[in-house]
Amino acid sequence: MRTFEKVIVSCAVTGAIHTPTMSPYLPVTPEEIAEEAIAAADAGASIVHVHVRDPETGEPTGDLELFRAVCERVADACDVVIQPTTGGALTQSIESRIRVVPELEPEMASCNVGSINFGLYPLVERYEPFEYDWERPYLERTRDFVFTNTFADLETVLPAFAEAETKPELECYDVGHLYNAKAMVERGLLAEPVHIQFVLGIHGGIGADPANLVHLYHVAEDLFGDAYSFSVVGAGRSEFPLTAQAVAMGGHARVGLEDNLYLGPGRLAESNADLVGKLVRIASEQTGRKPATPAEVRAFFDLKGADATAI
Ligand code: KMH
Ligand code: ZN
Repeated sequence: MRTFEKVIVSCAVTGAIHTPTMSPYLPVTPEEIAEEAIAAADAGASIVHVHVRDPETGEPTGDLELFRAVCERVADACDVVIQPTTGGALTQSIESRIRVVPELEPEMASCNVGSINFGLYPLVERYEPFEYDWERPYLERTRDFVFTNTFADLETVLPAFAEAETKPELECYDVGHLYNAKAMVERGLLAEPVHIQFVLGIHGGIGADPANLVHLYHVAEDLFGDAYSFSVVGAGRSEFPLTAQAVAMGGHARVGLEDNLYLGPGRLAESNADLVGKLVRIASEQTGRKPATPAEVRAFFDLKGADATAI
């Protein structure tokens, strides 16, 4: 693993998993998403992971003008690394999801390297009745849904990242996805060192058990040696146990309302900055690790610089 004494804190501001009924604090409009990203950066995040939503209804969308509105507002306000999603909304095709890379040519973007069942349907009975008509079917359809990222998809997606000089953050939801990533390196479609996001706790992916994070780490060590770094996402209530473990392991961590709505048991997080602040405090108290700055992150990942994007 590539070591870095500071911790790279990412914030996933709104995502495409949670819906407006689940929290009044979920940012929806481009202005809300941008302001939340800026505040998260102020709280210590050096990467902001960006999804966009229909400003009227909060439904996840891949609308490029909304991405541009959010990214421009954030870029005008601070130097945080802006990382749009290519995971997109559950309703989007891979062709639609990837468009944000050639369009905005960001410094980083998420890059999903394997398929999984992506089950949000258990949230229906927990939150109904819903405020908007789209929410229930959006969640319910995941009972029979595969979040698809095939090898053919990767053969299209990875060259698009290379063309835009966008650093892919490899979202891995299970152990097999690590082998997919290695195969892409061996085929010359992906350059090392790679940056891997271990995503645990998605219903359909690897479970959020601490032992699974250790296993993912050992597999990554075997496959990539010193040519990788890792960050961790824990879905829902596993967010802080797993990100705390990641920090103690010398890795990096992502928090945010995309992944988790609660600051603690039964207590809704009132902002992404609240979640970032909690992680920064844990890292500082636990190991003394301080948040990396955006400049340090750019150097660590050899990013092309904010001025080299099309934002
Ligand atoms: N949209 C979710 C299905 C990403 O941002 O790259 C997965 C996701 C991954 O949000
Ligand atoms: Zn995402």
